[in-house]
Parts: sequence; C-alpha cells; structure tokens
Amino acid sequence: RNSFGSKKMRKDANAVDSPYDLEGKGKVGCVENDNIGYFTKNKLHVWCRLSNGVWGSGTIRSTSGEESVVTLSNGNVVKVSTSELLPANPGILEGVNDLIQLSYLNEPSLLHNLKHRYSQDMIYSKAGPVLIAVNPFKDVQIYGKDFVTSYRQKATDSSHVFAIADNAYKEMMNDGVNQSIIISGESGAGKTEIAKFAMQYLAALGGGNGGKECEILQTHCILEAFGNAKTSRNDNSSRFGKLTEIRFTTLGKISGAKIQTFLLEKSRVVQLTAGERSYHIFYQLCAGAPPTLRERLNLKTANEYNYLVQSECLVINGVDDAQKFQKLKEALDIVQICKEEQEQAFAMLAAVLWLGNISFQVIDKENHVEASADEALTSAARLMGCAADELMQAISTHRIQAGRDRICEKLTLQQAIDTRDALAKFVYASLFDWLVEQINKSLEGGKKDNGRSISILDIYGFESFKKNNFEQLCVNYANERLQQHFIRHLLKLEQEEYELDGIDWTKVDFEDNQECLDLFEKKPLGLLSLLDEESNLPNSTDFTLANKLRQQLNSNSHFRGDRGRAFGVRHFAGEVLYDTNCFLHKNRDALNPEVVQLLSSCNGQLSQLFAKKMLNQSLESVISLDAPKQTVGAKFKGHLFKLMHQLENTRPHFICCLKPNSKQLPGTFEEDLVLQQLRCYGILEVLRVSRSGYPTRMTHQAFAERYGFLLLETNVSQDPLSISVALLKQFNVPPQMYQIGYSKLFLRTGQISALEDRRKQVLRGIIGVQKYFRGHRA
Ligand code: AD9
Ligand code: MG
Repeated sequence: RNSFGSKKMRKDANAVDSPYDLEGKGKVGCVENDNIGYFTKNKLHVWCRLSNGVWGSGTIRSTSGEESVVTLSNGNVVKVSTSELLPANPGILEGVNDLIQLSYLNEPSLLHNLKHRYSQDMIYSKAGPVLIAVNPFKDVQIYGKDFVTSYRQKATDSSHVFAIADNAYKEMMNDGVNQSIIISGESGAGKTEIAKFAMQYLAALGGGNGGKECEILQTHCILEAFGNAKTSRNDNSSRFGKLTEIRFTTLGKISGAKIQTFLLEKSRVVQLTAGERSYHIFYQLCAGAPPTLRERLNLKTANEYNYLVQSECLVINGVDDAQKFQKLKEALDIVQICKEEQEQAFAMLAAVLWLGNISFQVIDKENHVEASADEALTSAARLMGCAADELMQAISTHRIQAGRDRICEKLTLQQAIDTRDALAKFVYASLFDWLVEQINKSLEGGKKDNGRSISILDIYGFESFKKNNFEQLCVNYANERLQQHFIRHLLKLEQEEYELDGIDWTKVDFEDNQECLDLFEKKPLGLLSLLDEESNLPNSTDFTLANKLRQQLNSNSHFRGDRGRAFGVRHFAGEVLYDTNCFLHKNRDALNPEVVQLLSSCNGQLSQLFAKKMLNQSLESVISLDAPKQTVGAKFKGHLFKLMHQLENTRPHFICCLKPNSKQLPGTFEEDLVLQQLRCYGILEVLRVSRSGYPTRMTHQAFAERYGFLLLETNVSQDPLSISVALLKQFNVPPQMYQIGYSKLFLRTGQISALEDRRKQVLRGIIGVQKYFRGHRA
C-alpha cells in the first residue's frame, strides 16, 4: 500500500502553479520536503508524527542532519526525524471546501481540513470529482426547502449531496445521458441517509407530475422496515443492496422509478448474533399491531418469539417501533398495496415468527424427531393456509426413493430444525421480493417516454466482525466490485486516456483491487468457483472446503490460509477473517421438495404464489439445462455483473461516506479511523490525478469546429490541429494549462470558459445582426 504521509516527496511533472507556490520551490501536487530549509527560514508550518501516533502541527526551530526541532502549536518542543516532516498549509486555506485547493496534499492536511470542517458541522467536502461526507450522527439542518432552492438556483457552491444530485440532473437534461450516483463507505458511514437526501432533492426538482415522487420517497420506509436491521456497527444497517432508477420525461419531470434489490441476508431471520436484531418489521409488527389484527394473527409480544429473543436485544435506543408501524402502514397505502394484501403480508410475518417457536421431540435412539403439536405449529399452519399435520409432515420427514417406491423417513433433530428454518427464510425472502415487485408496479408509471434516468446505488457497506460468515463474504465481494468501478473511472481510465494520447504525464500510482477481484472470480481457481465445486460434491464439509481453498489459493497475495475452517482475505478496506461454517449449506440454499409442495397446496394466496415462483425457477433451470441448480454465490456474481454493466452505461457521480467513529457518536472525529478510510478509497490519489489532470478534453476536430470561427488570424493552415493551436495562442491560454495529444486537446479546469463566453457573445451578435436585417427587409 502507498503510504503517502511517510513517503518522501516525489517530483511531480503534473504539478500546477497554485496560490501558495513557494516561489517555485515547492510545486503543488508534490509532497515534498527537500526544501525544508526554506520552511525553517520562513518559519512555515509543518506536520510531524508525534510519539503517540497523532499528527501535530508546528514550526521548525532548527534542523541538523536527520533531526529537526519543532515547536508545536501548543508550545511544546519536540525532536523529530526530518524526513518525516510534511508541509502544512497556510492558515488562509483552513477548511477549504474542495481538498483540491490545498497547496499541499498529504494525509495530515486532508485530515485536518476534514476535521476542522466537521467541528463546524460542515459534513460535506469535495475531493476533486468525489463528494466526501462525514457522518454527523446527529441532525444537521441543511436539507430544508431553503437549501433545495439555493442549490437549484446555484446560489451556493459549497459541497452538498444536493449539489451532486443537481449536477446529475443538469447533465442528464443537457447532454441526454443517463446518470448514476454511486455511494460507497463502510457499514454505518451514512450511505442510506445520503441516498435518501439525493432522492429528496431529485423529487423536488422533478416533482409535480402526478405524485410519483411522493411514492418514491415512501419506499424508503417500507424497504428499511423489511430489509434493515440493527447490527453491532449500525442501528439501521441495510441488509440488501439497492439500485433505484428514477426516470424522467424529456421535460425533466419524474415519470416513474424502478427498484432493483440485491441479495437480502436471509439467515438473519432465523439466526442472530448477540446484541443484534432481526429485521425491524418483526418488532414493529409486534409492538404496533392494533388489537383486532393481533387477534387475527394470534400475535404475541416480541419477547415470546424464539427467533427474536435469541440475541437478547429487542429494542433500539430512541426508536419507537409501534410508531414506525403506523408510518409503515401509511407508506404501504401510498404505494397502493391494498389493505387485504397488507394483512396477508403481516400474516406471513407472523407465520415466520411462529415457525421459530415450533419444537421437536426426539422419538428414537437415532435422534429422529416429530414436531410438537402445539400452539406454534397450529398458528404457523393456519397463517400459511395449510393443515397442521401437513406442516408437521413437511418439516419433520422427507421422502426417499426405495426401489420403485417413495417412502417417508423421519428427519433427525438437526435436519428438522434446518428444514423449519429454511422454510422460514424462504417465506421471508419471498415476501421481500414480492413487496419489491408490488412497489415497482406502483412506481412504474404509465406511458413510456423517451426520457432519461438517474440511478442511485446504495449497497451494504464493507463489514468486518469478530466472526465473519458467508454473508460477509458476499457483502465484501460486492464492495470490491464497487471499488473497482470507482478506481476504474477516477484513476484508471483517466490516466489511460492521457497515456494513449501521448501527453506528458507522470503516472500516479494507486492500489488496484483487481487481484482481489480475481481471487473471487477466476475460473476454475477462484473462491466462488471452488465454493461451487465443493457445494456440488456429495460428501464435502466446511473443513474440506477450507482445505481446498488453502491448497488452491495460497499463491494469491490477497488470500491467507488459516487453521481449521478459517481463511483470510485482504480486501481493499482491510483484512477479514472468514469462518467457512455453513458456507456450503448457505451457498446451496436447498429447499426440501416437501416444503415447496406444502406451500403450493396452501390456501394462503401469498404462500401459493411463493411456491409457484420457486417451482417455475426450478423448471427454468431444468429447461435451460443449467443443472445443477445455480448456487447463491454464482447468482450473486451474475447479478453484480449485470449491475456493473448497467452502471457502465451511465455517467457516474461518486459519493464517499466516511465514518468518524465506531460508536455512532456525534462530535467525535477519530483521526486514525478516518485516515484508514481515506487510504482505502484512494482519496489522495484521486486528488492527485484530478488536480494535475485535464478535465476538459476535445478532439482537435471538435475543438476547431466549435471555436474556429473566433480565429482572428487569417493566415492559419486549415487543418484542425493548426486551428486549435492558433486559438489557444489567441486566447492566451498559458502552456501549462493545456496539452496537445495525438487526437485530442486536453485543458485544465477553468480554461474552456473564456472561449465559451466569447463564442456565446459572438453568436449573440450574429443573431442580433440577422434580426436587424430581417427587420429592415420587412
Ligand atoms: V450500512 O452499510 O447499510 O450498515 P450506511 O447505510 O452506510 O450503513 P446509514 O446511512 O444507515 O449508514 O447511517 C447510519 C446512521 O448514521 C443513521 O441511522 C443516522 O443515525 C446517522 N447518519 C448517517 N448519515 C447522516 C446524516 N447525513 N445526517 C444525520 C446521519 N445522521
Ligand atoms: Mg445502509
């Protein structure tokens, strides 16, 4: 990994002059300290790493050889290694809005700037093309109508998610190109909240066309109830990924929307880690259902359900589940899910809870069981719409082929529990999919228009717990894919274009996560392929899987074999130790045919619908000869590829959310934690590339065609390149502000505006003259 802070400064050919140029000695864009004498003489500020690991700012008193004496701003005097000193920015640049404006780009300067802004509730900053948002963990009053108006009228240029949404909208309208807003950040960094603010702004901009915008905003409440849960990192953690595509008419009004979701963590329905909760909806239903509904669903309080009590955490500080349930019902009304369907959905939830209370009795020495015929069994069966003994049969027996006959065999205790849990997970995941489908029907909007769209991506953030499972592997793999998209657009493609067009460019190095992606995706020797291979073997176990991974993947530097069932992956955001416990089981995700049959014979509408879908899917895989059944890992990979393909067809806007502390506390900015995130996302490299980069680029042909008529000099050869060069000269564009490539002209920020202004002026003049003559003729 590049450690920018401690590295000696590099000479940077891409350096640009800046407002704080040290008389040409310390060019901006470099992180140089070889002119430390200059700093000493002028008593300029420097950063030094103190013994406690914190960065302190101060002025150099003296330097001898490798050591410098620095007076810190608190008056203390320290001796530090000269090579580790980094230049600090002058006071005038304190708290700049865009980090790119800093004269010196180094880690302590970025941190200091973000911290300074954070202390004044300025949670947004820019890092060149990327919006940085530091989670305030409290309400900051910057999202009201007045703010919407300000950003709409471009009355302010301070960083804000509204400014990003506004840009996306403007570019969509002006250029007719679909846009995307891609939000990254680790779990609890604030992605979901920002996504909501972005949509709120777009709704304000494109609203007033039949109220679709209200429906879109109501979907958050529904999807969060069913797809978010309290984890140890975030009280409202998204346990699914979401891409919301908002569609606009050619006139810029919202015409509809479509939501795609990705891999819901369904194991949470049946199994919880201590201190975490299952999906919010269960607690909301238990706390908020009115008496008549409670009676119809035979609903108890949350503490009476095994699935919920197991983690000893039933409430979230400051959250009123009953009140949330009322809000949820209102939202369901708004997205046109009728009362009858709502009740069916609640019945499915209650059925899931009752399933978790079904117990089994061991009836023989081989540990075979029977389900107890109690309230749990009868309630679950009634809510799903089947007979209690049918349910009992489905979760405690399985049929096997014996010669020409199929005989019924009892399951062992563990098998029965697994079957019961698989049924609960299946019902919940199907309910979630059904809900998304209903919402989409409502959001779809009527007639198709040729308009464009803005897609907002909010997935589950990178996770590393004490114990990491198959779910974390999927979540973190998705984050690797997203990081690659970020790197590709901001660092790879950008620099490749300069190189291909042969301009003078010193490459900015960055940490590419391609090798980690290869570790996951390579065929046949990648994590996902090996997992599938092992999932298809009859006698495989979590241990044989771990062994196989160790044998095959040890040569990849991102893989670390560990003891027993464990293995480590070095992700872009840190190393995670995984435990293969249940990997095969979760990847196969098999459902007993008995259970599917039970559901399809239920008289509950939803249970039947779920079973039908399941049967259709299995049928499809048989017809397409895609056997064996696609695993969860393979499906997820396919889904992610499709997502990336969709995103590649849009113009991306990136938002990077940072988590300032791990305790979800306001006003606490832990430097090391933030620094680690800045490093992982490659923010310093993005800044380097974009500051030294050339954001405006046009082919010589396009440039000559657009501005050629402004040329005063008549004696210029008529080829596009000569015209371009003559124009640059005429407009006094300084040589360090542009580069001429083989096919394109590359210009630094702000250089095109003089030409554009002149062009508009001249065109206006021409039109005025035309009107004048037309008037005269008439
Ligand atoms: V996860 O990957 O889904 O686990 P997110 O989505 O990154 O995560 P989320 O948006 O849920 O994080 O934010 C976590 C909590 O931080 C929220 O519940 C709020 O309490 C808090 N938060 C986040 N962003 C803001 C904000 N802009 N203003 C105020 C915020 N509070
Ligand atoms: Mg989230």
